[in-house]
Amino acid sequence: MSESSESHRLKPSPAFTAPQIRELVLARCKALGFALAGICPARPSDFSDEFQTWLAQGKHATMEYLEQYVNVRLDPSRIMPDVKSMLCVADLYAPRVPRSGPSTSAEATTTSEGEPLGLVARYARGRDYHQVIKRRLHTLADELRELIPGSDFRTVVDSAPVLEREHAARAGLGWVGRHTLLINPRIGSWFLLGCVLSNIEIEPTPPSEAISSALNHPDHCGTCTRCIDACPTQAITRPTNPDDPSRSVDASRCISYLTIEHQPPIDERFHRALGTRVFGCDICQEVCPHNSQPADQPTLVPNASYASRLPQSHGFKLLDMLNWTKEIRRTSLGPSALKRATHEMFKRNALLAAANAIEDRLGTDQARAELLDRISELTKDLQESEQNRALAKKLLERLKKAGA
Ligand code: B12
Ligand code: SF4
Ligand code: SF4
Repeated sequence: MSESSESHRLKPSPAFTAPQIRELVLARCKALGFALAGICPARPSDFSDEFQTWLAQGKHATMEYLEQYVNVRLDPSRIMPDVKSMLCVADLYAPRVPRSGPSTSAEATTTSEGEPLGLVARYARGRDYHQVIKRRLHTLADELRELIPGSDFRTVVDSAPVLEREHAARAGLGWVGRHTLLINPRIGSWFLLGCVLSNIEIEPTPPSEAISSALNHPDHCGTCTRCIDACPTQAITRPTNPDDPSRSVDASRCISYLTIEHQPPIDERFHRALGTRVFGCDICQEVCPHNSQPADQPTLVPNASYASRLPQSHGFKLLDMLNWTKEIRRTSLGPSALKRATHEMFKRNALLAAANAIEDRLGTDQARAELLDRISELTKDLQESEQNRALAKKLLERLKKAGA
């Protein structure tokens, strides 16, 4: 049924109580296709010291926007002075995969013909989540404004300084795992978040008496450290003891940051660790036991907007990427979150992935020989940035030394 379907619209009524509004909002979120929705009182962060320490340690790397508006990020009332409640929603973008034993749900690194692939993180393979989530939250906010006189709402999907995971945890959507992502015991962590700030009070979920503590969901990480052990760049902070509740990711080491946000050359110590990832990284979620599908539970279907629009379902052929012009890149990416990385960054990432594919002997001999030829051509291609020509030279030398 379509989102604007009349049968799903809220029916006007003279006055609503806070619990009634909650039921209406939750029903409407369900109808709009959100996998999870919850409400919590809007209040400042309980992790102000942790956040400021994270910044002081430079773990945000070049993401200067995180240094700005720190006080706003720590307190939603700086965005909306009369904010009372926060609605948090989650969109499922990938399914959990059945798994037995400790193996990961990692995906193939070549096509069936043996051509090495540049892997794209699952969240970025379909339509841009910012738009997919915001569009429906705007619909909901418009309906509520019409229904409740004096009400006002502000929708946020990474578009304002808001600590989305902390509010979502407080609203009962899940707990913050050691990899710092939110996990829900029923659906895992393959979901994206959005928030709505509301100037009217909406009854929290679950009932308010449970919300006296900082967070609203029990932590199910226990003694597990799989994500920390699997992270190829040691970006996730290891707890000092099994009871240590702190959570932190050093973005300056995280492949997601390095491939999507970091414009300067990538430090050589991370070149091999990138593997064949060209946009984002899913390793800490692939190994998480909460993302494996239990045999006795129904399989959840991700929102269709996130179905892959990529030519190879989970990535691009690396040889194609090495041949991209600015124009081809633009048309290959379409209306997706992939646009966040520039043409130069994609080329850089593809060069690193191609060198790793060659050294790791991925795919057929012929496919690897073609990649090697293309890297060699790129050393002298004046259409490419100086930075990428220099990188291609460095990688050729590395491959020669490795006898590849
Ligand atoms: C900046 C950013 C990044 C950076 C930094 C990541 C990070 N861990 O902070 C980079 C580029 C590395 C990144 C990567 C990814 N990101 Co990102 N990112 C963001 C963004 C825009 C801001 C996050 C932020 O403020 N970070 C700063 C740090 C310090 O904040 P924090 O970890 O929340 O800090 C709090 C806790 O650490 C807390 N704390 C300290 N100790 C303890 C102890 C406990 C018990 C608790 C609960 C909290 C706690 O203190 C801090 C203050 O609250 C959010 C959207 C948003 N506005 O929230 C998306 C967001 C977090 N990213 C998201 C996604 C999907 C990803 C990737 C999976 C994408 C990919 N596949 O490549 C990776 C995952 C990497 C990882 N393991 O974190 C989703 C996460 C959805 C989910 N299920 O949780 C978000 C919410 C975007 C969205 N709208 O859905 N991301
Ligand atoms: S996204 Fe990759 S690099 Fe970043 S913390 Fe997770 S496993 Fe490590
Ligand atoms: S892999 Fe283990 S430690 Fe990491 S988030 Fe999942 S349950 Fe928590």
